[in-house]
Amino acid sequence: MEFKGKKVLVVGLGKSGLAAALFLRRRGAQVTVSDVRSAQALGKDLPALLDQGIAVEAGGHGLLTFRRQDLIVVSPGVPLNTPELAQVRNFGLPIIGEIELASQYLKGKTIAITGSNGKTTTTSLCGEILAAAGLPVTVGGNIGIPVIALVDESREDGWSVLEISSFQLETTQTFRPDIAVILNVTPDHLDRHGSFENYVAAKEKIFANQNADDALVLNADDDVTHRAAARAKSRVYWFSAKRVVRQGAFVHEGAIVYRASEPSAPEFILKLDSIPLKGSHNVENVLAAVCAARLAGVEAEAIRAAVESFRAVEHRLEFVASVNGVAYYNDSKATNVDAAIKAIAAFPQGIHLILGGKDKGSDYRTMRPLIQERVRTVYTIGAAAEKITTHLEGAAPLVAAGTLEDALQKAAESAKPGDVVLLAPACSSFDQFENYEHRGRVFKELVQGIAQVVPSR
Ligand code: UMA
Repeated sequence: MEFKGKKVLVVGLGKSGLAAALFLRRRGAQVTVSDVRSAQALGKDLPALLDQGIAVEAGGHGLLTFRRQDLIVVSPGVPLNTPELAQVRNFGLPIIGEIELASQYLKGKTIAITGSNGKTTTTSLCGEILAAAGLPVTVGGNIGIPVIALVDESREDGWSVLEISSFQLETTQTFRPDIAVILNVTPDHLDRHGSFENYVAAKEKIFANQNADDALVLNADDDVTHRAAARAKSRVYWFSAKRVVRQGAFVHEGAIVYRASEPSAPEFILKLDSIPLKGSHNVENVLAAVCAARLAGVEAEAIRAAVESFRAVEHRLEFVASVNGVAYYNDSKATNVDAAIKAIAAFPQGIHLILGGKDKGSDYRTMRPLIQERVRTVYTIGAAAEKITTHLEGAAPLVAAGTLEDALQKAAESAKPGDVVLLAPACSSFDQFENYEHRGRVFKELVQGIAQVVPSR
């Protein structure tokens, strides 16, 4: 794509928008950035843009600004039904996302990982495995580093391991990863996508441009990904924690094994009990990473070494502290119901569960059986508290805490030695926090505060 002299609008000035605007400007485009936040709120990013000669529209999107462009690059958090975008699409103006833009410039090969849950853990594990094998590797995407910011360091002989969200996939057109992975698909972001079907369709765009030279790694134990195989033109590999698969990674006699293709014998990769991560969902994440890494040519030994030294990613079922025999876990990244279910399932019983935040059109009733079985008390916080209370009434004692601080205080007061206090909110954080990282950091600081004031029993 030639940008010299082209008028390009970047919509949204978060991490992706900032990186995309600077990238486009360096290639000679006349760049404007538009954001609903006020100039004051955008504060820290403005000088860098203005210095580069990038125009900024702050405090709202102007239809005229949108209409004057040759191309529009949308940030993942900006819904495509935003009125200005919907209007210019009708005029035939090209609209792409940052991933589409970046993928046209990214050098080397790509592993792209999507799914409702486990993306970040699988992406960082995959990155570490490739690095342990001595391959040049960069890691980015939804994990927090915009892919466009990886372009300059990407190498023809290297790999980019990318975490890709449904928001990012909505605006891809030619994106074609060499290895695509779909970990699982369970309801999430229904407020944005409108229906589960639309959400699944967005996820499946990860393999839409693949052909027989490419590989697609799918979860054999997930109904939605199972069905996706029928639409793939790429070579399908499976991973499963429950059954033997034709080609791919699976669990056999307490170990993870990999089979390149039937009828070859499965190859031993590593023992299940050497996985340092909690929860059966993490076995699935390791299986997916093993499969993708093996397809990238990494030998079993490097995979084993990287998995064994891997530690939980921050905010993913992260152990924070043990105070008077009560263990505190931060799973702030459990931003949907399925992720919260997986977090609860990682502990046998005695759980004090903090739930709530911004609702995404979720059905919390699916959590009832597990809550009934393992949770002592649920503490609700944030805007979704009332809906959660209605959905969970009778499944466990419910305490309306309102804030994270209050919830933690109450949980700490009633938890007994051997119990677990778990932040796995099943909601996004934006009603009370900047993002899930902020929520997780606040939780950890509060736990450290309790550790200091509570005298040892
Ligand atoms: N904005 C507008 N108009 C709108 C909506 C938003 O101008 O209609 C502006 C906001 O005021 C803000 C900016 O857009 O200034 C934010 O853009 P963004 O939401 O796309 O955020 P980025 O900072 O660019 O971060 C994005 C991803 N965010 C989302 O998808 C919501 C980050 O994923 C990702 O790490 C980053 O790009 C780098 O690739 C976060 C996320 O929450 C972690 N992802 C969701 C998830 O994991 O569930 C999908």
